[in-house]
Amino acid sequence: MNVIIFVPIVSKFKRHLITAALPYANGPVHVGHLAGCYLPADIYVRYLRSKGEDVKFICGSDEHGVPITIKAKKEGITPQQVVDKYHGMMDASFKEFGISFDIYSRTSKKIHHETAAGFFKTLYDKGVFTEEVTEQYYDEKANQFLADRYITGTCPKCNNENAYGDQCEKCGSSLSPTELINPKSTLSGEKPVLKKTKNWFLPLDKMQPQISAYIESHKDWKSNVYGQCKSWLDQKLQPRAMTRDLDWGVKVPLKDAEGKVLYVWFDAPIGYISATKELLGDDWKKYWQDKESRLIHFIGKDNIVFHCIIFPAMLMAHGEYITPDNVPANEFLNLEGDKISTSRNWAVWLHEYLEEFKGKQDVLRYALCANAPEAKDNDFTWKDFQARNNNELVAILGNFVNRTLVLSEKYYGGKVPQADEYNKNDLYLLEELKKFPDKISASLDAFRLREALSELMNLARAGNKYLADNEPWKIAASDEKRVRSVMNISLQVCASLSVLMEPFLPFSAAKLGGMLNLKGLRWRDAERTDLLKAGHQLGTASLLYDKIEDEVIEAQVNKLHESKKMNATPSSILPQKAETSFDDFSKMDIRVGTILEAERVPKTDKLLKLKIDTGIDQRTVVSGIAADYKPEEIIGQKVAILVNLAPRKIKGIESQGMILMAENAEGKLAFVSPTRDINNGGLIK
Ligand code: B3M
Ligand code: ZN
Repeated sequence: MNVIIFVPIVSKFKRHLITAALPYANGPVHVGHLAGCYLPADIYVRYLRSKGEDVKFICGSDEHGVPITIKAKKEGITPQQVVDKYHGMMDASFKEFGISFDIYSRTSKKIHHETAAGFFKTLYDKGVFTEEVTEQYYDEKANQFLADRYITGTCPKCNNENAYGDQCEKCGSSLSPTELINPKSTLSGEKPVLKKTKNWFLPLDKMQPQISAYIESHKDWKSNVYGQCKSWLDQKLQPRAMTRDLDWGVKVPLKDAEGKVLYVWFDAPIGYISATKELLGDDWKKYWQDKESRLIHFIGKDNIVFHCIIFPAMLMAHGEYITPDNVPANEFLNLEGDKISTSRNWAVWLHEYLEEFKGKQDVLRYALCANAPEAKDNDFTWKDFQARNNNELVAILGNFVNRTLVLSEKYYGGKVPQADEYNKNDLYLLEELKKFPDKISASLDAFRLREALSELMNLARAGNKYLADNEPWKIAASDEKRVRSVMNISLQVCASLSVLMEPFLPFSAAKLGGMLNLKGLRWRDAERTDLLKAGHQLGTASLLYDKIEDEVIEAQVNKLHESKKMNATPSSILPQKAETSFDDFSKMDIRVGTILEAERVPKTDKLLKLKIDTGIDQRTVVSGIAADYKPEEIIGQKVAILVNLAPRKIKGIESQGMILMAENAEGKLAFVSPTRDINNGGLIK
């Protein structure tokens, strides 16, 4: 006879190592990051902890790679300054949103450089790499090889014109620069040339059978993840260079590798290992090398190939490591119908959210989880955020908890009443209550976090309905026994909620725990119906959530659209003009002046006729600023004026000079004017 024993998936393992993708330290954290992997990972980790599992939660900043050096160039600072600036910001944002990493490290640390270089050396000594001299793209103007994001072009697979040298973010393909159609250097915009260089390749082609077998043993992975892996395998894996001709990164630990660093996608995942070492000392090995440990990577979909194929291949080639047991990757979160973009400033930044929605971290956590892009790309809208808060957190969960606690305070001075007899409805709710921990677990174990959250809300809904059906406030005087039962049961539901909501809404769970005067409960406790003993003294009731008004939401939507307007897209920044000499520049005589008079030039939209005091004289200038400035508002304005420009006739008026104006991407103009009091005629040089 076959006996089927039910073994919950997680208990096969002695311990869990959960990682969330190491974000590039090249910008602050936005809602897309949070929804993509940090929030889901945090929910999952908090759930495991609540179950009493042995779990470590690992993350840190990815401080290497071209995204960092490009940012440094853009901001005019060094790569080290870039990572120092953003690492701290990112760390703070994660903490403030309750992302409960056991460690948030960074890949610029010594321990990481040593670990990554050591890992490379092991593979090298084992003869894993092939050493190849290949032709790589080179920018002759910038004197530099063009790896990864230094080169863009058209993706050969999907025709996306903005594919990077190592990856197309549109179709997810991993690429090499030479596959790009119409390659272009992002440094100079020039077409690059090919130049020979030596690099070390991971022979993924030879490892295909092994990797295939690994992927095939994980048919349980989310279908978006498994599907992507299958399609790469079907296209046949290619050898991939694990080193780069760059000067920012982990130095290649070989003698003949001057000026070369490890490919950022070789070093970054090893960052998970270095951070574990930093956290645990010698104990790190248990989590990485013991078959009874379970490794799970939470990532966004653009990182799938690296975590499901390349990193496992590295781990297999090394030989001493376990491989990822699951890689629950999310799709992308869009914002108000448009792709989130740092450069276009189309994002909700966490540090800004916190300033404007003080103490409302859980509201964002809730809205993002309820709307998580688990199976397909999804959209964050401020309207939805408001509705989630007002119609769900406030109206259901908050309302139920608040009514229960306020009534308990009113009727019993905040002491848990003794229940009397249970009627059919009471017993039904209590039976239902017992099922919730397992129901929510089933969803969480399958990484269906939205479903888990909606189950949680079903418990709050059940409690809310129970109160509404039984209306204790109506029978408070007439049926005191019945009211005690109703209130006792409602309080037990609150207690279970405080446990089950913790992974999703940790701040409110702690607050509710305080109101109930309960501490230290575990997941399993939530199925009990006697968590609060009669006579137990409750804490003071306060609101868990409050309504968010329309004005607040409108202000956010406006802010988003405004900031997009203010920020030029990189493509609208004009390229630098051809070089000029100092002599040529010195020929321009630019002075500080003041506008004395201004009037519209008749029959034109754009032109104003100005009288300017240049310090040298008073003269007439015709200027195309009428769309941006009314004549009356600019009288007295200090300006910069090119005084030795040859006079020209505009609409019949002789213009004797030119006012300097700054222009943004939308063509809006602004005066360039001294920031201190400089007299008219003062030279601008
Ligand atoms: N930094 C890519 C990213 O931020 C990369 C993840 C590394 S995980 C080892 O999308
Ligand atoms: Zn593509």
